[in-house]
Amino acid sequence: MFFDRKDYSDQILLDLYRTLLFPRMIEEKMLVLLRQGRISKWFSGIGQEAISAGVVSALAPEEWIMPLHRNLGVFTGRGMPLQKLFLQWQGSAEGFSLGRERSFHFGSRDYHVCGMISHLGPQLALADGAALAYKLRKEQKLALAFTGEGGTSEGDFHEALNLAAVWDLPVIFIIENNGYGLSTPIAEQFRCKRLADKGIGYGMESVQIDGNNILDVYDTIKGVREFCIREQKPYLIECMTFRMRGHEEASGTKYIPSELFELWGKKDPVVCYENWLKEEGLLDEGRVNDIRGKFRTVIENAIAVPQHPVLADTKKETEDMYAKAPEHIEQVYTAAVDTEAAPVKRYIDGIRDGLWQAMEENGNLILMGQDIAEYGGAFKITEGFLDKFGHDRVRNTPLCESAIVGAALGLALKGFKSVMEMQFADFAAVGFNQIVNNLAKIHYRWGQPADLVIRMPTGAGVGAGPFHSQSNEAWFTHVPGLKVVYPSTPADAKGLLIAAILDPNPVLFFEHKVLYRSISGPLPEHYYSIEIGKANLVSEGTDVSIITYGAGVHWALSLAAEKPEISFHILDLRTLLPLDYDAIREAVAKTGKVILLHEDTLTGGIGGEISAWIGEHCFELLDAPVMRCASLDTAIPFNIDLEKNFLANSRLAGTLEKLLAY
Ligand SMILES: Cc1ncc(C[n+]2csc(CCOP(=O)(O)OP(=O)(O)O)c2C)c(N)n1
Repeated sequence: MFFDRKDYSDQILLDLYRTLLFPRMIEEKMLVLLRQGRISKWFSGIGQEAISAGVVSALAPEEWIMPLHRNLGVFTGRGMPLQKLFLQWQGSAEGFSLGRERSFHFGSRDYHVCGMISHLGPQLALADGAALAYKLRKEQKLALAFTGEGGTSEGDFHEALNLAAVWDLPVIFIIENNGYGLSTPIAEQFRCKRLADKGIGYGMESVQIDGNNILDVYDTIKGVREFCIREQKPYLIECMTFRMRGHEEASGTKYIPSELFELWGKKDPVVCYENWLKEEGLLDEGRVNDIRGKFRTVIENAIAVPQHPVLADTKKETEDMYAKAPEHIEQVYTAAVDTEAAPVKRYIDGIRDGLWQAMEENGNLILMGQDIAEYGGAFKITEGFLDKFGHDRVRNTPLCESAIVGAALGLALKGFKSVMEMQFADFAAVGFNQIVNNLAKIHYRWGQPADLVIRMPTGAGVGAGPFHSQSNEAWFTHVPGLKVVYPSTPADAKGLLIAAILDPNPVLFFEHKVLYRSISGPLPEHYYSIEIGKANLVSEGTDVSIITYGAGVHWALSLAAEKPEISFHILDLRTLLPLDYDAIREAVAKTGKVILLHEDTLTGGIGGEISAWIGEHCFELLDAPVMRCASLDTAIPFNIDLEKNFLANSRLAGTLEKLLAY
């Protein structure tokens, strides 16, 4: 292996050696601990250490890195205390994730490391978001994300690289091409000659380098880093290497021809570099033994730290799913809102006003979405925003829902807030993984808030067919860590949107498309918020309670207008996660007869959950079975008559009759 020291000082060359050797020695110890049953699973990076060590040495310490499961050297290279790392790997309460996560699935703001989720791919877009934050703040920094060569087959790889190219983001994408993705050889993973060539397709500079040569890695990353920051561009680097052990320790290596181990064994990054340093006269056996001895002591001491059992505390576990809002935000939440004297405006105006004022009040708020800038968005909600707030803050995106959700999370790592507009709620399906696995779980996993809002134009009633009309809120109400908000009036739309933006947690904000321009009501002009998680009593009554939200509120009001002889108690939930159980109990107590009404389809809809809760907690308050009135368990038909039949509203009067006749 040829090492070109260029102008690097002896000190740098020796520091690189230490950064390279330390993870190797830790891993050798880990394999022993694994055999002793002290850790349960280990993904080895033996043979690949030069990449992590080179990367971490070339970057500035406060530049965000998104590592994967074989990048121990990033964690140690950033100076994370080894004993805390050991405790992490053992699932201890004193680890970085309080025993809630395994091995490298954690991050740390202190060390600017955002560890992976199991799903391969999402980490790449987070680097885009962090890089965008640097760019917006004009910081001379970049972000860097790793992927394996297997991970390049994921759609997230494409989205993240394309986004970085289109937005001119200072970010480095590293492919560690180690020959196999679990048992799948590269020939079954891709057909291009070199993965680095994929850069051409994105209009991005790229290079393939020897990932086992620490000096090549270090020197390349240093140069590329300067280029990315100077030119404000991304870069793709393919590091050729080899996985010297099984995918994880239990899975073996039988499927790999033994010649490959022989070939790559000769290119061992630690041995080759050590030998070269000896040839250069920078190391000798004595110094090597000295360095190794010191590392051995550090490792043994770190392992010796006793591990305390994790004591389960249900309250803490459930509370930690969510980040707490700072106190001054709590105050905005709870300030009273007087709608009496407010001018009457449409539902869409409520959303627009809320978004506009939130942009004025929060200089760190970024809007992202398809066609939201010049075009003003599919529903024209952001019309005029570009002129007022500029391109940096009102960002058109390519078609890449997953990458935008990921980038929003990356922005949150750097203290930005963002609102992403899904063009239609239906398209959240292609950002689903980022939402339910990354946004929802990150605070619980390592205390990082996902401070962002996803606006979800939703609902049927305009003949838009199965892919532009879905009520998909229940996809998300099942996911702890998310908040799901769904206003039905202009004033609520504004106040709840502002609350969602102020809330440090990921909020899915459902806006009914039919309500946009069909519903009007008083809309206060000042900047206010309405507390998330609080239902609204729309009308007080004594005969029957309708618990509903969104368009359902207006269906219930129409029914009540048609039947003045019946006294309706109508509760607008406004938030579906968390639910306002006090208000639900009160609605049950008021009439003893309950209809749960929603536009969403019946099976698995939130109505089933609320019904179960009422059965469990309010059984003695009921005079009749809880009845659900929901849309048909079918896809949403395009034909208007079929759609009318599909929608819950067509069965509401019948449900009422049945309930009252019980
Ligand atoms: C989306 C997704 N699909 C499948 C897996 C299961 N899995 C975990 S690692 C792995 C192989 C990854 O190969 P590569 O990206 O080349 O990285 P390497 O493990 O070789 O470092 C697979 C299939 C996963 N974690 N995520």
